[in-house]
Amino acid sequence: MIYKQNAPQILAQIKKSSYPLLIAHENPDGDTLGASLALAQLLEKENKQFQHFCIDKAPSYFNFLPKIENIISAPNKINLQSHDLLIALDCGDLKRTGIAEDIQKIKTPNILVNIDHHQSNDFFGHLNLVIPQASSTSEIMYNFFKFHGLPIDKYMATNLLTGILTDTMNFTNAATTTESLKIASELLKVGARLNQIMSNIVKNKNFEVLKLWGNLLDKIEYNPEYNFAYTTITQKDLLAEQISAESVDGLANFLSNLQDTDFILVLSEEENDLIKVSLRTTKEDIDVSQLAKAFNGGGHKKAAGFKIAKPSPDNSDWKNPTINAIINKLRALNSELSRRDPFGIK
Ligand SMILES: [Mn+2]
Repeated sequence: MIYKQNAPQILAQIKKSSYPLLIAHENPDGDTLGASLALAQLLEKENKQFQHFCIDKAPSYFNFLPKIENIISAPNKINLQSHDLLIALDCGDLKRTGIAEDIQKIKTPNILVNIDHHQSNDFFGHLNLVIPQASSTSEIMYNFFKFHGLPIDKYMATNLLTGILTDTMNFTNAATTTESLKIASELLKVGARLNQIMSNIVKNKNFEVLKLWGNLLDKIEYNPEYNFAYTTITQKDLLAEQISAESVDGLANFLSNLQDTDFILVLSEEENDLIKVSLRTTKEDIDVSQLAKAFNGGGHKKAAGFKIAKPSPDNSDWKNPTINAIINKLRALNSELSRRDPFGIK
């Protein structure tokens, strides 16, 4: 069994290492942050010198997470050659670290550890602890600590519970299991701050943000061919209300409350002429990661995403061409399958 085999080897490498590097994935979410911060806490207790890296700065609503200020996001502040151990958390592939090419170029001997729960994980590490049945990487870390009898303090508990809550959409999506609920309860027992987590990552909207959400909800459209709903967020929407892109992070999750559609899409215009597409479904038999993968993106069956280039950079009408590109891809994916099974998963 992979867990019993690899978890002790990973702990042995951690104990042996003189200067580990923890890596959270690009565009960090609550799970990669929570899991890596909990592990950072262990390294501190072990009196290890280490660095904690994430190529993108975490959205500010995660600022309450214990020790998040120690995460470095400037690649020139880390020296990969100096680390004898690299641990990537919640990264489905090496690309998600945002520094894959640099990692591949390291000349000094090192061990790369891959701790993750994505079904699509390609086992890129020398040591891999990949458990797709886990709700989150934070759940894997919880079991990792428990397995080794390592104490979980209230700071680690808040970090781990944040990861479990965000990846299960507050225990509403298919990643919710008896195990994840049991672990959440254990984390509460050791001092995880549930109220603090909820008020920072869910109940965090102000007046301007809710007004913007109102506009975005007003723009919802429906595609009858593939039974999906979608909305778009433009740079203009954000500028008009002087709102940062992170204020609409929860919109895709909220839209997945829609009944009777098979899945939903949120298309967001980014500053760099890319369109970010977030996909969500609550339907048992639909796997939105198939569509994300077809566009070189990734994610989970129920929540996935990808980015595509704007049809033409100065073209303000990017919505229709983008939706058409998605529909064409769905038609291609669907060509040998029945209409009700657009992603090939039953
Ligand atoms: Mn995750």
